[in-house]
Amino acid sequence: MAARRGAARGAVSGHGLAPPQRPGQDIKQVPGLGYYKFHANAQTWLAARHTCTKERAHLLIVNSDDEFATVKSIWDNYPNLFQDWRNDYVHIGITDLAEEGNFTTMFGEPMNMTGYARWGNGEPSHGKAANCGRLSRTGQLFDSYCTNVLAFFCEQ
Ligand SMILES: [Ca+2]
Ligand SMILES: [Ca+2]
Repeated sequence: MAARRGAARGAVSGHGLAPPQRPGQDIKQVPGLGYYKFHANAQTWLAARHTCTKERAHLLIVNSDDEFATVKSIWDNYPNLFQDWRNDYVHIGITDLAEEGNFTTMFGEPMNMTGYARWGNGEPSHGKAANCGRLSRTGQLFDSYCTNVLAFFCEQ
């Protein structure tokens, strides 16, 4: 009973994690790694970030090969989301909005501290026009227009 009341209060006050949803083709929970939920309902980077915050989660930040393999295993359940280039990318929680050219996680952590600074060839390459990050199905990072409407993962 106490836990249930606490959860209800948490939902109002914004504290604590949302109750995990049941694992399925869009959700995976890996002990010691994290909880990942795929959103096939594509949004802009900022909207996606907000959606994750509402779930008491954050936009995916890849920290290891294991983590990429985990989200890829979910992503593989959705091979045909779009008929164009967007099919191959998801938003990721990195940005250079604070300082052009200096990508960090959205929490300000330098890329070389993430454990996964695997940029695509020549990336980031789009300068002031592209200040958000996207991840390819092949596991590479790209700078990206924040207004791109892409699928995304939330991570807890
Ligand atoms: Ca992570
Ligand atoms: Ca930029």
